[in-house]
Amino acid sequence: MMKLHWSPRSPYVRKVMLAAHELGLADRIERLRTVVAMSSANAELIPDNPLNKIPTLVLEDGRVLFDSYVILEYFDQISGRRPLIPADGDARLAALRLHALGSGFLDLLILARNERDRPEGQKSQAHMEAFAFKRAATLRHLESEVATFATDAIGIGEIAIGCALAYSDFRFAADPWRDRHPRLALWHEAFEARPAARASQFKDG
Ligand SMILES: N[C@@H](CCC(=O)N[C@@H](CS)C(=O)NCC(=O)O)C(=O)O
Repeated sequence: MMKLHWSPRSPYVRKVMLAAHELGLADRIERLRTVVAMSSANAELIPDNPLNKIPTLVLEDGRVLFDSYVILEYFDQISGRRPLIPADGDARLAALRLHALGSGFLDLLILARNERDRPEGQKSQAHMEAFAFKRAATLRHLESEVATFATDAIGIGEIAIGCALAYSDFRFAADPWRDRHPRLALWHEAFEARPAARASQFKDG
């Protein structure tokens, strides 16, 4: 079995688990509950990943893979199914670009949440306003592009974007983005209805 440093609250871990379910690999992964925070280091994780980040995947042969992008590349190598990352050409470029958008959106949400949850007096108003502006701009951009997103044969880009939207609901539940972006809302509803998405939902705890 592969071993995955895992948490039910991490959107990057969800990318990996959702991909594993899509590709029929989930049964080959043992999940190790690993608690991480930006403000501390987990002594059990550091030997596997000095960056202290999850997901981190330990293979049966002892190799250790991170980050979520590299783990999805590995899943494509071993799954024998339609790849989540096309091998070459314009299709690869388009998938990587979409992944950069989804993964960058996730990075932004994580930073915004960290800033918001700092103790009063330590929060930076300028950072919070800039994060909120960029978040709104990204949602508008996603709405403008959503007609090009796959609904059936999803790839790494759709997985990252779907997980980012779900994480936005998980940590910024009060934002009624669906009212402003109805086409994105419909696409995301279909994404979350996939068996792989249902099998990998966030849980607080
Ligand atoms: N680029 C990484 C990001 C992973 C990441 O930031 N994970 C967070 C949890 S959601 C983490 O491990 N944070 C702990 C830390 O920053 O020390 C990926 O795609 O896997």
